[in-house]
Amino acid sequence: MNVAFLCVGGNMGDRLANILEAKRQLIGMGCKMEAESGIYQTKAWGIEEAPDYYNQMLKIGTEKNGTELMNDLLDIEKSMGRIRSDNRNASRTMDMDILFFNNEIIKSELLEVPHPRLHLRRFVLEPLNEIASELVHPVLNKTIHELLNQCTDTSDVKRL
Ligand code: PH2
Ligand code: MG
Ligand code: MG
Repeated sequence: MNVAFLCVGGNMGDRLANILEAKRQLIGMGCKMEAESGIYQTKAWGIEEAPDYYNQMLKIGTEKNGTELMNDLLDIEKSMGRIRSDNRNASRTMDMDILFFNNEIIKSELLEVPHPRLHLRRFVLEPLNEIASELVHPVLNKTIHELLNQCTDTSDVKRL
């Protein structure tokens, strides 16, 4: 069984219902839910004047590889009305990112793991620290706890 950490959430529509629906679909696709952080209300990162996000961190078990999992996540996003634009920080109903996949380092057109910006984002590190503070980032060689302590992002992140 592979282990993946997913950051899920969005800032359009019914943000709480959308997270619940995304998890329902993940389980329907055979993923095993191993741990969940609380749900956080977070200031939109990388864009001015956008609604706050709801974000949650999930630890899942899956028999799929990274590419297969990513394709499933994109299908779930699409089923929830996600419209892709050229702006990578544009508002959306649902975004499901793979932060870590086992200890693997993956770089393909579809997928980059560990997620290249995770250490810059308090909305990722706070919920991740809640469920995996001792996890070591396989490229930066620091624990999540250390990355959180060093993170200079001061944007608002509050656990609901
Ligand atoms: N996702 C983004 C851009 N900005 N901000 C917050 N608070 N939460 C997100 O999930 C998020 C973001 C691009 O994927
Ligand atoms: Mg994202
Ligand atoms: Mg994404």
